[in-house]
Amino acid sequence: MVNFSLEGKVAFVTGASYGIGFALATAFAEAGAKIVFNDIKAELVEKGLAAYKEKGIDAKGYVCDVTNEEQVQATVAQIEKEVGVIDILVNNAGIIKRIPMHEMTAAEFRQVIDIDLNGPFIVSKAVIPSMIKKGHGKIINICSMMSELGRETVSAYAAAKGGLKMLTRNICSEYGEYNIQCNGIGPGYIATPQTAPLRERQADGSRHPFDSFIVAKTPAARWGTPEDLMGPAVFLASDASNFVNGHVLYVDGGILAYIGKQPQ
Ligand code: NAP
Ligand code: GCO
Repeated sequence: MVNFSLEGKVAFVTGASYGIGFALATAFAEAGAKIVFNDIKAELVEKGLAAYKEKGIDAKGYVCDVTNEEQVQATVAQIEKEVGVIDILVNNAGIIKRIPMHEMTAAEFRQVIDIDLNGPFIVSKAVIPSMIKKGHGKIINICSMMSELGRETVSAYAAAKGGLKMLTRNICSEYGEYNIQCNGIGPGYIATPQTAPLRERQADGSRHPFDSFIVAKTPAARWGTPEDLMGPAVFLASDASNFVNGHVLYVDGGILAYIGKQPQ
């Protein structure tokens, strides 16, 4: 029988106090995993713990900035001591800055690359040695439509997410022989705090132009929800995907396949 169970596994989801990370961690808990997450602010870790508790999930939260290698190494060591070796890592923590490239400062560009690309490198590097010792591991990198497509104002984010797609393939290439599978999930446009500015109602109560654009570009004719990502994430975290490696699974309602609906 195909094994989608995560019973007895330790899943570490970065930046999972809310949003997509919270949904993925919830799905993993429902499949039997022990949940560990981090955030950069103590108050958000507390908020996340309360939200998990409300769902009956006994998660453990740590204050840790994924760009700080010392903090990450110490947090992973603490997790291994307090919870157990990490079987599943989801590199979910990420930011976006929507600024025309010629107006973006180098510091702003670097900050996005640091969190969205260097962060996944730092956290993956911290968990791989124990995965090798244990003889298995799952690393899931949260990529994006911008791993494949560009758009105005998101140069740093697209560069980071394009790099994250190739980091995914490289971890697959370098660690596949240790029974470590590294895959990506490429969410389409998902309704979370990160995309809230793109869905804000206009002063006259009409939909944001970008909101209407995305609905017209998506065959499913709707924004995705974090819940749409839960099943694909459990699949990639489970033994059911042990021969799937270096792949980015786009969960986008069909955007990447579709030229878009003709404007009426
Ligand atoms: P979100 O609502 O903005 O949540 C991002 C999470 O990452 C927050 O908990 C945030 O904590 C945390 N974080 C940010 N910087 C961090 C750092 N240095 N160390 C640790 N945690 C950090 O975003 P989301 O929409 O859930 O997106 C989650 C992931 O999916 C991101 O990688 C994003 O790029 C990707 N994604 C999103 C969409 C979408 O349409 N929403 C689509 C494709 C891909 P703070 O609140 O403290 O900053
Ligand atoms: C944007 C959006 C997108 C989504 C996502 C799409 O400004 O274009 O924020 O980048 O976050 O990455 O997959």
